[in-house]
Amino acid sequence: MAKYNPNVVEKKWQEFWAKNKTFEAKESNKKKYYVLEMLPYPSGNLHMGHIRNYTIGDVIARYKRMCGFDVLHPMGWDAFGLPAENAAREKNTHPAKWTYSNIENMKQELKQMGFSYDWDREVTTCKPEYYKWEQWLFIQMFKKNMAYKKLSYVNWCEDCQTVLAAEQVEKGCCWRCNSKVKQKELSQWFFKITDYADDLLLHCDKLEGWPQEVLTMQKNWIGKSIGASIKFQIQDREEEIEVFTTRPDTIFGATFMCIAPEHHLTSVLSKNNDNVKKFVEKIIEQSRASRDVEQLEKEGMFLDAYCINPITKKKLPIYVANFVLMEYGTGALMGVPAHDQRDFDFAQKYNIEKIAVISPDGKEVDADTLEEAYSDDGILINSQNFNGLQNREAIEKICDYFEKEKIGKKTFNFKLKDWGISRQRYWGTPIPIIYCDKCGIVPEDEKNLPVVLPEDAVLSETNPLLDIDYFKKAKCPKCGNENAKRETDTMDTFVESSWYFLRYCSPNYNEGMLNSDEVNHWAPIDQYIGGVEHAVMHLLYARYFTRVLKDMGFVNFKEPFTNLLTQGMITKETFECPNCRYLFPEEVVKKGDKYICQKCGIEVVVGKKTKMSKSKKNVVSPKELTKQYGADTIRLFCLFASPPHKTLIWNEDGIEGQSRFINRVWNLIEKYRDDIDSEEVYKGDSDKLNSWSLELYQKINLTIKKVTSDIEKFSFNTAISSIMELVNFIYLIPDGEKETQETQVIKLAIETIVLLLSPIIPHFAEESWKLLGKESVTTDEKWPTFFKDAIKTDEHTLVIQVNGKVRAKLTIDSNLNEETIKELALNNVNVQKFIEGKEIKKTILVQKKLINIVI
Ligand code: ANZ
Ligand code: ZN
Repeated sequence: MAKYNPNVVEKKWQEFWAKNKTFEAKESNKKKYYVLEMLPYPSGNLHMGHIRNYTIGDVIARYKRMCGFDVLHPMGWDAFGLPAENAAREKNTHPAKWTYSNIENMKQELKQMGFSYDWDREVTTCKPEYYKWEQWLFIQMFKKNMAYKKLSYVNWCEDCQTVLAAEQVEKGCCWRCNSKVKQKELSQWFFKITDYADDLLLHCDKLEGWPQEVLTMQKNWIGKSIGASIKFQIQDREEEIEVFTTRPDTIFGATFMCIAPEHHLTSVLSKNNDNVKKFVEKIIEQSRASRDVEQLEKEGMFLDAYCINPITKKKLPIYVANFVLMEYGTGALMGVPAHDQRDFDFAQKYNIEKIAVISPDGKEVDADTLEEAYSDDGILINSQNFNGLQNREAIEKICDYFEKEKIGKKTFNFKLKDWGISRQRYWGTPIPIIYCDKCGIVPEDEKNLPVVLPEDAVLSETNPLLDIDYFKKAKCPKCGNENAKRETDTMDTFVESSWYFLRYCSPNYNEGMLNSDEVNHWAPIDQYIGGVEHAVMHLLYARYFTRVLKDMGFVNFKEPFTNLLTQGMITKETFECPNCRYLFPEEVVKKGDKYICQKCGIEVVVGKKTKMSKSKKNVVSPKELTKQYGADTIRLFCLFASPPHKTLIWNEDGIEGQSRFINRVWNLIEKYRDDIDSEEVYKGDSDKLNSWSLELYQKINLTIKKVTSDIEKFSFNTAISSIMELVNFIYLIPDGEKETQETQVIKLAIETIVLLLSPIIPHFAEESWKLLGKESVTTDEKWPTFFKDAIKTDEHTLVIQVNGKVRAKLTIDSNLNEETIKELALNNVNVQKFIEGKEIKKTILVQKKLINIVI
């Protein structure tokens, strides 16, 4: 019997599929299905996270094709970004060279996994033919004031010499190099995403195909607060301070005013007092993120000035304080220490008066006895005319009063800020802007696009574009001035990934950014799959860009991703040698139940299972595994080990098991191949089947039903289990002469197994199908359907009682006879505890409900 050789078989079909362009997406009158996985950053090699993500997508793509859809399943490269620059400097090469060679390598690895991509649609974001359209869109956005430049404080990483988005600052440090992030004032380009804040928020509730946790993260990120803005007159001065508050009901409890260090009134009021200046400078250096945490030690300085509470006319001292953020609201707040914890901490520290204005029951409260702020709802006290009101009601009434007296108004505020896209880096899309002494900021002439990134830059710590004269020098498109200067900032790489999924629909279109007909045919994406780490940035920016493009008339939808699946991470134990630190799995050998360091021979410490990461070396190489077991086994393992959204715990034994299963199916086919070859496949037209073939026929239909509904739910592990059960069942069939119909049922069983496995282990299925004397399971076959009539074995829950008390519940086949049910009940472990050693007087069976054992 021929042994199954995955490497030979897989190579053969991969070449065949490539040659025949088997997975080309074509438009026809069939229904379309667009399945997409997040595109990788070409860092060098695929890691297991990629493999898991892309296997899930591939099963869906292949399954949908078999279900009769026109499937679009593309792949591309998120190819701009800082790591290329760093790697290039380290390895003394060029980012382009490094990137393109990584792409070549990773593309090869993807092909070896048998993923059914339409490679003719490959998109590489660092290629001028791609970013040309990004520049073009930038210009359209600039003309519509959706892209603008402003001076602002930015998160600055000194080590990377670049601006970081708020999301790229983690605990006050750079997400890439982990060094401390500082604030720096720079003139930056922004996209006006805030114009769409309300719409992006509103539609979160309409994305029914998205995981709730992602929607919650998006909502929190957009962070809409409803409240009021109120003006406080500064004593003996012209100016007013405007604050934003979500709690206008607490205005009678305001005892101080706080403004941000960056607030223009800070220097005005302090009259350039040196101490204040020093304080402000110190705070401004700190990153915004580090100032926006609850645990922040509150610090401030009295500015020797007062303002007037517009409703109580009380004199409030004005402070500058570190916890007030310039970018939020108006950059100023009214301090209500009795009801806001931050204000409470601040007031404690600087000895500021507290006034309680809300209490749980409307009774008087001595604010000096409070141990923390009271931030719950309650009844207003110490609030003149508003006393006795429930505080939520009071918000309305107080706002009405403000509006009448013209001291404030109802308003709202978003946490979401405009998207700063300027990066002082080389390896990115050049911003197509020219600065002219006469005309100011002028967009590049569209016919000069793309503004090509010079490929001969000499890399340095800072942006090398600053040193390339022919790039920097530009002609003003408006007045022809030859001495204009080109923008040297490049765009955040999240800009590229905000629209690549639309470009796949018309990847080679030259007349414009998108061919609307094709985009509107294929998109929105029916199923998007990727890591949950992209829950806010990428997914929010993509939703934003789609809205911009809709408003420009390019697409007829505003939500790009109808269904979203976020996959769980992959974890593995770490190996740490006391001498050599972390070790790769291939650097240790197993001896008994111990692991030994191959370098120095001593026992290594086996650490907790944590997310696979290069830094802890708890990674496995997909390339090696593929070589050893074949792609199908790896695919099967990734799907079988756990449901897609859950953590996958890496386990080498699991791979062995999957490899054995594939061989088991192969051997089964070999065993029955000749017998079934000359027979028809069973059509379900006879009721003369004997007991095992009848049971097998039912099982086939049940399996089809289960696998289909499991795949629709992405429950691949349970789908695979049911196929395994069917395989096991066939192994139990007694050897020897068989009747024609029995052989026909076996034939049906074997063909069904191959069909059901084909999206999961496509190479194996294709080879098996040939072996069964057929053409192509990938291109010719439909997904199997089941016959309802064949599934007579419905199930129900059986309650087992002992002397009338419920002792167990069992799901059983409704067609079992009384004897069998009795036997099942008596043998149940839990029931046994109660009947052991007792005499059984009788059993009473209430059909389809319960059985009572009387002892
Ligand atoms: C008075 C007050 C009383 C407040 C009270 C809260 C509770 P969210 O809900 O996150 O939108 N605030 C306003 N501007 C600020 C700024 N630039 N930096 C830091 N904090 C600022 O937060 C709104 C609340 O945060 C506002 O409501 C204000 O404090 C503070 F019992 O005003 B509140
Ligand atoms: Zn000009």
